[in-house]
Amino acid sequence: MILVHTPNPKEVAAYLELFRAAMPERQFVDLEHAELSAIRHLVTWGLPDGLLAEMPSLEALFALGAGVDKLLARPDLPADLPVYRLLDGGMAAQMTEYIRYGVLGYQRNMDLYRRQQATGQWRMLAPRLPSDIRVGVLGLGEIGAAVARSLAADGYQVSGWSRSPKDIRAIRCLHGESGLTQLLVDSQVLACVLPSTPDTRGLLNRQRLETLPQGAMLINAGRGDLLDQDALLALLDNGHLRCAQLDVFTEEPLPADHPLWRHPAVAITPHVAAITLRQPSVEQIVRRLRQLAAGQAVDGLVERAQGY
Ligand code: NDP
Ligand code: OXD
Repeated sequence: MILVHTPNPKEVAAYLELFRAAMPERQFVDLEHAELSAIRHLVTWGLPDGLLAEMPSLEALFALGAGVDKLLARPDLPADLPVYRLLDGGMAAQMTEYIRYGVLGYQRNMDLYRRQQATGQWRMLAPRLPSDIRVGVLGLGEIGAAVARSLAADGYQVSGWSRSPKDIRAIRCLHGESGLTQLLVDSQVLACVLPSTPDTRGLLNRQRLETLPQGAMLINAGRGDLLDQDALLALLDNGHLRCAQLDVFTEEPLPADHPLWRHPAVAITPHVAAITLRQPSVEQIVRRLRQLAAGQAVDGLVERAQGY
């Protein structure tokens, strides 16, 4: 028996329809119809706390997302349970759009023109070409590598940072602490698509943000806890940073009275940079269920020790 659960019943119904059509030989159920002790596989995003402890037969969990930080933090997650995450699942293309939008806006000075408009100023700023703009992408995984490649194809000068060394055409690939400093010193736009792990939480602190060149832009679409939000506000206020485009926050929803909401140099989106698309996600999970049943290797296994 395979349990499919998200907090939205309509979404669960849509997922069940797709799973049942793709794999009629297996039994997919929602929480209401599940016999928890018989659940062997779980497909989920946002399962209520404590429920995992009631599934003693669980053999594998398939996350309906790319980031698994919340899932791995659950006290009821068995230490030896294999957790698989989505690889792309339709999200790389959306994230690419989200970050290209921010970078293009910065290149074309749209943030500055919006601020001029607020005070009725008609003032032309010097035009810049994509090749004038250096972009640093933090995270070169399924999503970050797609973002970096696309920005390079647009003509931007792109550097990327990852945990392990990489070799990606047209991207200056860096790793390690010294690689991070090299990337920060250089990046007029810093775009973060890192996962939240014990090693990356708090990475974008004041000292690292100050390493960015004067007038830089920050885009954070990885996770909110990677960034010190107070440090960001301070550096926007003192003019070291020019603007920010933020999709993720230390607390979500971002509290209504948070100063980020009203900061003129900040653009906010409610964790929508890249949404899980049902059809490719179902195809990916069905393929993995078949591979597991056949005793074959399965991709997307989360390295529990590394946290992603
Ligand atoms: P991947 O696991 O494929 O890629 C993660 C990348 O981060 C890898 O390049 C990895 O390096 C790098 N990395 C991890 N830890 C470190 C570290 N300590 N130092 C340097 N680099 C590190 O993940 P995805 O690309 O699929 O997704 C990335 C994240 O994007 C998700 O975890 C999630 O938080 C976020 N996300 C946000 C969405 C949104 O709507 N805002 C939507 C989807 C995802 P290496 O390659 O060496 O392993
Ligand atoms: C994800 C997300 O990690 O939507 O999939 O943030």
